[in-house]
Amino acid sequence: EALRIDVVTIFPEYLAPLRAALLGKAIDRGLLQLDVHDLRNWTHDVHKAVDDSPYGGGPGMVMKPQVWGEALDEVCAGPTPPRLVVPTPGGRPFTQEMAREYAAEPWLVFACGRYEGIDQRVLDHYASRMPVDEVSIGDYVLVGGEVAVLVMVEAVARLLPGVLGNPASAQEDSFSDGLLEGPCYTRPEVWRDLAVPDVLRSGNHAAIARWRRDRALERTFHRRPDLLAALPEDALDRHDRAM
Ligand code: 6GU
Repeated sequence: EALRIDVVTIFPEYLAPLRAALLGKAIDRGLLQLDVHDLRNWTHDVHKAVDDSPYGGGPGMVMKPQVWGEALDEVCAGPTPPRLVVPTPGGRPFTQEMAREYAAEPWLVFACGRYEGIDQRVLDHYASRMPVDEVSIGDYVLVGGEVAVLVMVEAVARLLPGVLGNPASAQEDSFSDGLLEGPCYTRPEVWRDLAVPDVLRSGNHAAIARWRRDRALERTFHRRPDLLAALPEDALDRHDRAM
């Protein structure tokens, strides 16, 4: 019933924020089951080594396959295997659509690499036993996968039934209609000489919806033309096109 998430990392303390605020509540309420594991628990040597130099030479270190193999054999054991998610800047881009797919799974295991990455044979091995996704959260490079896991788990957990107070919040997000959300306002009516747009105080719900749609189109055009270009043929009506 509840989504189960396991995270394997050499820095378990990095994942502490997952137990704070909204997600902490979701865990306390049993909507999400989270276990964070220290990869070094599966080392055998006194130095607890998890990395070694790369075959073929070059800078940096590669995470050793034996340690990951023992860790994932144990963490992924069960009657039906989990989906294994490996954060890496070389992965497929993480999207809201993937967040929705992950939220519909019963069990996710995140394997956090540090250094140059995990020996590729680990991913190849598990890919014949379970779905394995190498995923990136954007076109920039982080030190390790831990912060990417924070991002992905938060994006997934807020979609789980009961996590958000108002389920409409998840339905009206940026991206749910393929456009960015426009601006929003609250009291006071005037702040530092800046007034709230009149239409939002008009009580004319059709006019408000039209205004919001126009601001969303305008913002998407300026900031994310790639999203506009990707909309399906029938996504824009005659008024939208006149914008
Ligand atoms: Cl998922 N991991 C790392 N290390 N860097 C990244 C990333 C992931 N996504 C973007 N940059």
